[in-house]
Amino acid sequence: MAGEGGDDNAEAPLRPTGVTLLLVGKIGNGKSATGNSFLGVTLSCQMESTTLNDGRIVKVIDTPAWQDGIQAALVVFSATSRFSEEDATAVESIKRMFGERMVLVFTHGDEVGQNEFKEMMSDAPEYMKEMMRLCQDRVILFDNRTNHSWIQAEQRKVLLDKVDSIMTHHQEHPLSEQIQSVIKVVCS
Ligand SMILES: Nc1nc2c(ncn2[C@@H]2O[C@H](COP(=O)(O)OP(=O)(O)OP(=O)(O)O)[C@@H](O)[C@H]2O)c(=O)[nH]1
Ligand SMILES: [Mg+2]
Repeated sequence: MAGEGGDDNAEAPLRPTGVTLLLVGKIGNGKSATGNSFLGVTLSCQMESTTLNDGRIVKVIDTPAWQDGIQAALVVFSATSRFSEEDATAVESIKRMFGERMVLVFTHGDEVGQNEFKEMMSDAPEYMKEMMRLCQDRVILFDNRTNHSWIQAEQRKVLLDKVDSIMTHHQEHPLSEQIQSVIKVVCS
């Protein structure tokens, strides 16, 4: 009976109809390229900037609407860049903001092979190791330059599986709520 126990929908899949992801990372690490590889379409820039009369530059980033609910962040690093201590601070705040809802995407998989990548991660500084622990196995090496459609399809699938695993394990706390509470803390 409708409204009585609601078992009409007992078999309905929990899988949502869509997913909203945020791409974050240092300038030039390959955010746009990763978004393009993942979606197969060119991303348009979501940031505009202007110079005020006093010379200050204001940048505005247009994010998805709160009600869309951001499910996960793809944190983009370049596998060709060495880890630096100056990155540690940025990584700390990313960690605070996104918690376990992150996939770490290392671009330039065409230049850095799996073996070299594994070595690099095992020699990583503590802040990065902690980040990896937080993400469990959601760390991937990505090649945005490949022309092989089977490689493109495979890495897209791997990335989507990681996103799905976040959706399965952390359904109860949409990222947008977490970010909102961070904003509240900062503003009050
Ligand atoms: N060889 C190689 N180059 C890559 C890969 N991913 C990105 N690049 C190159 O790295 C450069 C920067 O990539 P973008 O995607 O523009 O980086 P971004 O993070 O969006 O940069 P900003 O928007 O300026 O912060 C470009 O020249 C890309 O072609 C990769 O997997 N392999
Ligand atoms: Mg970009």
